[in-house]
Amino acid sequence: MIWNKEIETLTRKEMESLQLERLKNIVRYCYEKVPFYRKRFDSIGLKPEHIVTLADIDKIPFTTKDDLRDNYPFDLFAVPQKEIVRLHASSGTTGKPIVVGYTRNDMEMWTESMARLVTAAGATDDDVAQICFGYGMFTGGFGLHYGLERIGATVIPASSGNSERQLMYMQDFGATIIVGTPSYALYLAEIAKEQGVHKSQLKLRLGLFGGEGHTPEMRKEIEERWGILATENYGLSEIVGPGVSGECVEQCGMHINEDHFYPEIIDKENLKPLGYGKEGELVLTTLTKEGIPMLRYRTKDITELDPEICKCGRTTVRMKKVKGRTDDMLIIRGVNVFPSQIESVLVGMKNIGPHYQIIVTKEGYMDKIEVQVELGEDISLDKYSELERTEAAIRHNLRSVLQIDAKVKLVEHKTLERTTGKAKRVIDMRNK
Ligand code: DLL
Repeated sequence: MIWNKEIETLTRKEMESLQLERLKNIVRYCYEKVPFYRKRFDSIGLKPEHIVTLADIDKIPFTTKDDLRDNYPFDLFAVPQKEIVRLHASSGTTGKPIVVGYTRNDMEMWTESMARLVTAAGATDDDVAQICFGYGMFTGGFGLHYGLERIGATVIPASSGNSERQLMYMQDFGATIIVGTPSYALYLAEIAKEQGVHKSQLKLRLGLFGGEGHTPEMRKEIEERWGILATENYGLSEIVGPGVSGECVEQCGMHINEDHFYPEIIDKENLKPLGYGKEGELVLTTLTKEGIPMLRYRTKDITELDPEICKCGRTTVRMKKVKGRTDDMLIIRGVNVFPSQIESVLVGMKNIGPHYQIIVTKEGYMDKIEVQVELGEDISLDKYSELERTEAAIRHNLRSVLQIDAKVKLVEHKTLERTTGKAKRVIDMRNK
């Protein structure tokens, strides 16, 4: 089934003409409503009327996470707070998160976008969907929730964590769909095995996974362990949250809701637009968003676009699996972590020096993060109780900034490797 057949099967020409009309509108809207955009446009002599064709989008400067940070919390909003009905937030590059706001129309657009994607993945009103994404400032829980509810599925808003309870709901409520990060799906499979819960006792048939990538091998493992079809979806808070794109049952790339999110691929080095079939950084423009419209937002995610009509009948452009990022953002159990956030916690804390290293590993299916911090020059490891307090304070501060637990290890002064060039702060051993 196709949720919105009219839109999802438009010819390329029809889609482009809709996109152009919406692009012109949103550019004018941004120019008129957001001083940040007006200033940017004025500084290069760009006027909304200079956008005549879709290719003219190239004239518009990019927007980045730093712009959101510099305009924290609300300066990129295009409407007064009265019209905002929801806030969400995601990791910024330092201590403060980036904040996004939705109007009532934005909520409707988000819900519609998600309804299309979950339908494409095969969800129906007969399904019972257990959502194991966090409900909170993270967009994952609410995004999937509204979309699944819209199509009439029975939603179990289980939220993240408490794996034994998750298994109980799954069994007792007859969940047919599991929604969450792929790493959590595998972790939960381990717990199920430990608890003697076999897939034959469950009704699961479909998985809707996103928030982080997963390899084809991991997908196969998830499918086998749970006896489901595992589909992937993609999104980011700055654009809407989940709802940007998602796979259909053919599992051959993620259909982009291009009538709302205009995709471009740019060269990682010279930032020039690349055509279809070329790998580069995904740049997205929100064509209809009112609360916090984004013009040419650099996602830093690397992928490529495919305009071929899909076997499922949808004509929307598909994006391939995200291959990686152009910045140093780590995704730990679905949570975005920037090394600079960790640094912002360590700076100014007592007893420690400026050197630290972040080590990311996988234990079973779980990402683990350890922060090794060198002690200050005059601090010795014998001051046991004081160091314990320091370690606990770092752990506590990291938890409050990153929203996840990190292991903290204090090491003696001068034990971490020094480099003459750029410091190697992150050792990611997950795919080794
Ligand atoms: O992760 C939104 C989301 C929630 C998408 C649930 C899908 C399902 P943020 O927390 O802002 O939003 O993180 C966005 O996560 O730029 C990617 O780097 C990464 N990401 C999200 N989905 C995928 C995916 C949500 N399917 C950042 N594959 C993005 C790879 C993904 N990376």
